[in-house]
Amino acid sequence: MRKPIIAGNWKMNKLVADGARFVVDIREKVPSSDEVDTVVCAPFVHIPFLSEAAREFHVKIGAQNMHYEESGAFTGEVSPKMLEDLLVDYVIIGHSERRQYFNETDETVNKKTLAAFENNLLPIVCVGESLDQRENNETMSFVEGQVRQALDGLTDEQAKQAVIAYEPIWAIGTGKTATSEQANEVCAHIRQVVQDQFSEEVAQEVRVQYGGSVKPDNIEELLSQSDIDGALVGGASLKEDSFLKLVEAGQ
Ligand code: G2H
Repeated sequence: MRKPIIAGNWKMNKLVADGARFVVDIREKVPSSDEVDTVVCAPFVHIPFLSEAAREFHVKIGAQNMHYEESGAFTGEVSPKMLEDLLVDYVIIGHSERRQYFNETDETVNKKTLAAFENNLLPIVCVGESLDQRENNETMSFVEGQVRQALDGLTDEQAKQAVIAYEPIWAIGTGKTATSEQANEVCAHIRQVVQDQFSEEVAQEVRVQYGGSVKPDNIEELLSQSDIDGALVGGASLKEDSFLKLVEAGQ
C-alpha cells in the first residue's frame, strides 16, 4: 500500500512573509504523515523560514530545483548539500518549465536525481509529453525514455523511494486536465517501466504522481485511479484552503 503524496509547487510565487504565514496557517491542519505526505515546494529564498515553521509538524519542505555538484564555481546555483543543511526533504527535478526555459536535459535530470539521494533528499522527477507528441502517439515511448534515463544508476532501495510526477505539458497551467483514465494509463506505464528497469518489488513501492491543473474538484477522481499515488500541484497549491482540500483528499 503506497502512501499518497500531495506536493504543492509554488513555482516563482509569493514573498517570504506570505510563504511563512502559509505554513503557519496550515501546519496544524494537515493530516498525519502516517496517512499522507504533505510537501510544500518553494523558491529557495523561502526555504530557511519554511523549514523553521514546519519543524515538528507534518509538513515537509521541498525545493524546485538544485545543482548536482555539492559546491564550487557555479554562480547563482544552489547545491544539494545546502538543501540538506536546511532540512529540506524533497526536491523537484526536471520540471517541464526547467526543461523548456533552462536547458534541463535527461542527462542533468539523472545527475540531479543521483545527487539528491547522495544528500538525503528525495527527488520528485518530472516527466511528460508535449501536445505534438501525444497527437503523434509518442507519449508512451517518450515518457519511457525520460524515466529510464532519470533513474539510471539508482539502487533498488533508492528507486523505491523516488517519486515520479507525470505532468503532460499540454495540461500544465492551461486548465486542461488529462482525464483520470489518460493520466492513469501513463502512470501505469511508468510503473511498468520501473518494473522492467528494476523489479516488481520496486515498481510496487515507487510513487507516481499526476500533475497538470489538479484542483480540489478533480483530485478525488485522479487519486481513485489504480496507479496515481498523489499529485504535484501548481496554481491550486497557492491558497491555504485549496491546498488543505487537496491534502485532505489524499487521506
Ligand atoms: C504542473 C503543475 C505543478 P499546475 O506544472 O507542477 O502546475 O497545477 O498549475 O498545472
